Amino acid sequence: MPKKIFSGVQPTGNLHLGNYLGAIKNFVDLNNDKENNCIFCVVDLHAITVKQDKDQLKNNIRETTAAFIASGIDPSRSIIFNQSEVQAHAEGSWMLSCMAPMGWLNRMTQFKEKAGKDKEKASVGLYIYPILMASDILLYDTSHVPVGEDQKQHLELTRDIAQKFNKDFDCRDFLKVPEPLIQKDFSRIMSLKDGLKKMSKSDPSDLSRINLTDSEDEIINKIKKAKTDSFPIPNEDQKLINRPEALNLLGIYSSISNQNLNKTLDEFGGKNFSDLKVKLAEILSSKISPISNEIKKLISDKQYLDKLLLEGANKAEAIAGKKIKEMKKIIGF
Ligand code: AQP
Repeated sequence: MPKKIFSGVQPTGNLHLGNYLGAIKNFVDLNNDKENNCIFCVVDLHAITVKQDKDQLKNNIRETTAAFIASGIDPSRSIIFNQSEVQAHAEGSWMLSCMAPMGWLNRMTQFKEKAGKDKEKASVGLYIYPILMASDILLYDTSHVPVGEDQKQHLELTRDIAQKFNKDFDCRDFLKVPEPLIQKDFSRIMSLKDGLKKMSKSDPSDLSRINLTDSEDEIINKIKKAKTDSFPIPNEDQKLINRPEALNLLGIYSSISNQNLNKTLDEFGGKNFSDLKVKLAEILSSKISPISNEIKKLISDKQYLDKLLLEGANKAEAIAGKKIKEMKKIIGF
């Protein structure tokens, strides 16, 4: 069955290996299947749930677009656009927020993590972020949503919201209930400095992540400095329990080499981390450097990127605008 794919990435700078292995690599595979209809969105309305620099935001929108293309998404086969250009996203978000119970949102762990101790000062936007995400997905009758494991809870909420809307307004199947597409293994890439923390754009330490714009030298240096432990690499995965940094580096190697963990353990079991690090830096450089070079080339052509986003927004508007009209009618406007 052809799939209707929708997913998004926030233009918050520092796109990293976690975004690539957890989401964008999957986007490319789905885009390569000619049967699928893919929509990839630069979710700039989501980005402003935390403070953004005005000029930097514009550059980040272009850089995220460039990263999609540089990673292998073919813009002639997918719709690529930025969210703030299609009004239906914000409009749908409001309507859905009027029927989603607070109790559901109170359970969202990402808000708790991002708001931290100072919850009172976090924006209302950050709190209702998952409803905007539901609106993004549901406006396109999406069948599948490729995301990293950290977004699983938000996707479950999207499914609940769709079902509640259909029930409340007695409009069976009007909002399609989407399926998550989450990698089976290593769907959460961890920080290079702390194997218990997600690799993240907002980590103040640049050494915690491999950015998609890093040079070969930067990649080698970051992998060299990545945290490990003082034991050798084991032969069995059972022996990786309570060794989060070891598991993370072996997982990154497996994921980027498209092989399972056991095969990686066959290759490195009994060896030192220095051996793994040399090979890991090599393979990461060979995969990330071409993307990095292409991003740099693409962002120098602002006109091309802006035109592509505008064309994408027009196509997205045609789909989402129609859905929002139907949604309004169902509600009684
Ligand atoms: N560490 C990760 N491992 C696997 N997948 C990840 N994703 C993010 N981090 C990891 C996936 O990347 C896609 C785009 O994410 P996003 O930019 O929209 O938002 P995010 O999850 O908030 O990303 P960050 O890097 O963690 O940003 P900050 O630091 O701003 O919070 C999503 O599919 C996500 O699952």
